[in-house]
Amino acid sequence: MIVRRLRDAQGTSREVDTPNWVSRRLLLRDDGMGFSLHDTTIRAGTETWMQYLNHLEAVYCVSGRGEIEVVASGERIPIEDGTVYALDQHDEHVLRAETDLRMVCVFNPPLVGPEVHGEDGAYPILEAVEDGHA
Ligand code: 9YT
Repeated sequence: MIVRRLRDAQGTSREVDTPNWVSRRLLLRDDGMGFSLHDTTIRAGTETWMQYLNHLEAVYCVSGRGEIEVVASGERIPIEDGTVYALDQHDEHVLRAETDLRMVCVFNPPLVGPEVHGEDGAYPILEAVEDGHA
């Protein structure tokens, strides 16, 4: 059994901090679960364009307020505590945070660790972790 706490990830390579979001990647590929699990805060006032061409992702909002725009249709869906969205079509989307949005995210295949968005809005498929996770 794996037991890990948010504080164990903070300040380590499991914490990825970008201008729009900070993510604590609690479970990664090396943990062998077949998915990765992240505690992500999307910063208030930000707008992030994404398209996970190489992954499926489910996102469960546990606090905050914002919206997701589905680029293909222009539909804008409000997000609040208790909302889950699953990007089952590799959907191109824009996430807007009105307040800080705290999200629990699951990726399949699992992230390896250091991924950040490429110019295509996706995370690459990485083969190996170059630095260990403290
Ligand atoms: C909602 C969202 O941005 N999900 C992506 C996960 C997070 N940014 C991460 O850990 O990369």
